Amino acid sequence: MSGALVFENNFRKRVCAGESLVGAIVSLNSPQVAEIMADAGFDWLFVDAEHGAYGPLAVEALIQAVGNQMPCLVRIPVHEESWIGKMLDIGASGIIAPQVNTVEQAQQVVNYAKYPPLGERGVGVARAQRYGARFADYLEHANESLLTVIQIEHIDAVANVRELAAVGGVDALFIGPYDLSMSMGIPGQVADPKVQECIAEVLEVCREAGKIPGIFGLQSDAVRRYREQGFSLLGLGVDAVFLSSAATQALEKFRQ
Ligand code: 3PY
Ligand code: MG
Repeated sequence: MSGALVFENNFRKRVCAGESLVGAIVSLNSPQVAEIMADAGFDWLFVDAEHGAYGPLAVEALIQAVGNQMPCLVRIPVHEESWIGKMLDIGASGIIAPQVNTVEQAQQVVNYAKYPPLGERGVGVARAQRYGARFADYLEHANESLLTVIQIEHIDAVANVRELAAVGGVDALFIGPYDLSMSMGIPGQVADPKVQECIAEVLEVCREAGKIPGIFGLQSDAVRRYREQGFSLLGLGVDAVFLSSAATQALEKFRQ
């Protein structure tokens, strides 16, 4: 009897059906923190290998800790074959590619994330293939069962969003409002009407193109508004920020 394949939980089907699914970003190198997020009831985990100090083994430990409870999407630090293939091979439910601004970049990401004939993902035996025991099963279903998410988080990406949304193999366009605001010269001002206009435009393009719209927010009320607007793949909060704000508030209350 061998273990379950990562996509037997149908996460991609649920995402692509437009189900509202809320995940938290984890950036701390701690399977325990990932377990806390799973126990809190998040639907999925956004493992941030772009900003968090993770190597591949650390990401694997997180997925081993919580992957059976909640799907893990890994944000890769670079759009490279080695990162994309490795994250899928260790059992990610999909990848999130940051800062995708051009069609060529989006196509490259898809190319590395899909096995032939759809792409050029290399074939290996690792955790995702149950160390070889379910190799054929995994290969047969991986292309249609793993998520490929690109981030729209630069004003150049917004300018190209129609073309980006037309790239085959991309399942979801996930807005990074913070980087987007940076690229617009108004860092952190994600509620600014100019940023919100871009957000609404990306949502509209997703609707037209049949792509899943995703977005991140730091605060629950902001993310609730995004959900009401029509975003379904939602990111809420960051582990380090949850910890930092709870600790600061507790101490402030104590000292009052
Ligand atoms: C951003 O806001 O820039 C992000 O990448 C959040 O996911
Ligand atoms: Mg970002």
